[in-house]
Amino acid sequence: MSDSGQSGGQLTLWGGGTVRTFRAHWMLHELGLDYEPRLIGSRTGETQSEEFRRLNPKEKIPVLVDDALVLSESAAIVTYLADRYGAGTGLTPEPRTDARAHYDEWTSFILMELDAHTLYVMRRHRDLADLYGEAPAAIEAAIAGFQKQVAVAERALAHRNHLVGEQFTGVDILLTSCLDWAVAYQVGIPERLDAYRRHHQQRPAYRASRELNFSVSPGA
Ligand SMILES: N[C@@H](CCC(=O)N[C@@H](CS)C(=O)NCC(=O)O)C(=O)O
Repeated sequence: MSDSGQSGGQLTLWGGGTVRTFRAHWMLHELGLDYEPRLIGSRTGETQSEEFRRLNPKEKIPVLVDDALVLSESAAIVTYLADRYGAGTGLTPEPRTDARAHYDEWTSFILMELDAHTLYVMRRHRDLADLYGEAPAAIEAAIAGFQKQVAVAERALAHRNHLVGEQFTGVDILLTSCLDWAVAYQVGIPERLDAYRRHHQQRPAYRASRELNFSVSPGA
């Protein structure tokens, strides 16, 4: 049973130890949902087991299983959970509204410009250089790209603590997780965004889900 009073299916979240898995655990905690965490790690071989490959042939975490529904992609999971179980919580704006259009816009922006194009490039060519090769110029460009794009969020958050509407939503989970990632990588973030990040770090769901998610390490 969720806080929103809707009965849920049998929920399982696969994956732990990474920023992407953290986002999904965080939303599950925001919603107060009962679920089974299967904390398999990346690059441990656990994403290549037969059982897991049947769920996600991409061999990537996180994956949510909700009865017959199997869903990968951290942002899709965050949004699905709030849409499906968060009636009345405002954790996602209503579909077919301007607020929802902006929510989707921020989701795409954060995943592309702050995650895939920049922070993940740093991960590939620094932590995972054995696999993807050393590329100092790519890292330098990724840091500059991150700082340029994150300034857009800084402007949007100049006088507020929420990206969309007047309350915390799934895109604040996505942005806070990327800011945490940048800080962990010693990439400077604007003071305003550091204050925003620290504000959301006070949420009980942030703390509980972080402890659970990072109780396993990300793997090599
Ligand atoms: N776009 C995906 C990316 C998922 C992803 O790349 N996950 C990594 C860990 S952060 C993974 O599972 N790697 C598998 C492995 O290396 O074993 C999302 O946001 O969920």
